[in-house]
Amino acid sequence: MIDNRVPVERAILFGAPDPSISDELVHEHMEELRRLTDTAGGEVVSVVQQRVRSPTPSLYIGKGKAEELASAVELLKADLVIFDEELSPVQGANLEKVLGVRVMDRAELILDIFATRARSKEAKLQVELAQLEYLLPRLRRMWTHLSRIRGGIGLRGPGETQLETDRRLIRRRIADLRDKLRGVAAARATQRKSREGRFRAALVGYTNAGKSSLLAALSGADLFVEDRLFATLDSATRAVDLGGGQEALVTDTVGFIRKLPHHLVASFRSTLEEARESDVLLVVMDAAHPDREEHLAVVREVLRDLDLLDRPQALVFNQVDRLTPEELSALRTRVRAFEPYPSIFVSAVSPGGVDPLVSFLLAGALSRFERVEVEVPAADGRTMAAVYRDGEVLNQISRDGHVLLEARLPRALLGRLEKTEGVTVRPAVVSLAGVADEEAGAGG
Ligand SMILES: Nc1nc2c(ncn2[C@@H]2O[C@H](COP(=O)(O)OP(=O)(O)OP(=O)(O)O)[C@@H](O)[C@H]2O)c(=O)[nH]1
Ligand SMILES: [Mg+2]
Repeated sequence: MIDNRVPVERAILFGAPDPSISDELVHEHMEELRRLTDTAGGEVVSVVQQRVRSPTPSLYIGKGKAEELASAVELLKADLVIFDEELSPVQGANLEKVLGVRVMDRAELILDIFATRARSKEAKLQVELAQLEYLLPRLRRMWTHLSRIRGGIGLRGPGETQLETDRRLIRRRIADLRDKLRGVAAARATQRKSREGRFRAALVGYTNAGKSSLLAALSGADLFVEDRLFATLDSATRAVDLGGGQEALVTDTVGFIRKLPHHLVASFRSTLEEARESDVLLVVMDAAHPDREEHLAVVREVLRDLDLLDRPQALVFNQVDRLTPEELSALRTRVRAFEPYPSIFVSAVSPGGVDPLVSFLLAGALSRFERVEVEVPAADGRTMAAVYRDGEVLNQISRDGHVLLEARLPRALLGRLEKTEGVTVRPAVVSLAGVADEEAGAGG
């Protein structure tokens, strides 16, 4: 049999952290880069590090270190060097000249993973847009790769005219993608409108924290869960039964990571609109991860980029099954002392492990309701239907061509009812229970 699998690319990982970052953190960052490389299908043949206080504009690292790295590339027959730090287009191009192999930074690696994992039409458009925006300032370098792959042309690279033509084409494609995405975003907005009036929560957080697992545990739905980075790229919304006739709509979203390319954040904006319109953001963390605190800081940074930081939040510490009772109680104490947000401790895999989250959602769903008395013209079937659909009707009586309802209604609906002609809303003071209903023929 012919083995026609693409040969695995052999990668050297290079970390050039600032001297102020602790050794443990540097170690974790490189472990994460290793996992990213693995997710992208590469094989790590070596991990090299050097503390760099001030990166040089030409190579990021010093010339001597670059030459050392070039020898390692040759010795280990590496195809690729992946930098944990962000490289400017110039640094990338110069490093490739010195090293003689392809050089990527973390951002490009993440883009690559997103590109191979995107499934839905929207995710694909978003990733392509982010990739082209990343590519544009690096076009000359990418052209050099292409010439090498094609052979023949050698390393001359394209002429200026060719580059200009390509830049124009890419810009046109970018405009086209933006247009298409606007269309998808509009469709999404319509879909969200139909969910108005229902209690909504969005799971956001670091990649691999267990967001999809939590939604699966809450809703019983079958969602893609994997012990890999970026298992989920598309938002998915599921109804969660909270008991007592209450329900929440919970949305699973794409995971975040440190140094998430900002092009990606920008193009995933509309996917994350779902989070903007939800009643609460559930910020999910892997409670057992050694880098938990940094993960939370990164998540907050991305939320700030997305203007989501001011949304109501709750901290969801997942995977507590992996903590000892002592660790868990220390964590609770710490969180209570330092975090102003409500915190919830859960496990997506233990029986009853998500009960605290269900209680939290139930309290949230109930708190949005207000007990009111609504008077609706009997002919206004539309308003009646809305009240029954979104609220909980406790009593109903009919009189003088009007229907008097005692109900618990979500505030969003109340706002709309107050603006509807012929409809009156009053706070419910006395219960209507026992009041005669003329239609039922009991009074009069
Ligand atoms: N022990 C334990 N493992 C969990 C728990 N929740 C999730 N996991 C595991 O953690 C890994 C990641 O879970 P996912 O649900 O895919 O995580 P995610 O946050 O959706 O990740 P992305 O979609 O990549 O952002 C999987 O291997 C899960 O089985 C938990 O409460 N306890
Ligand atoms: Mg997921």
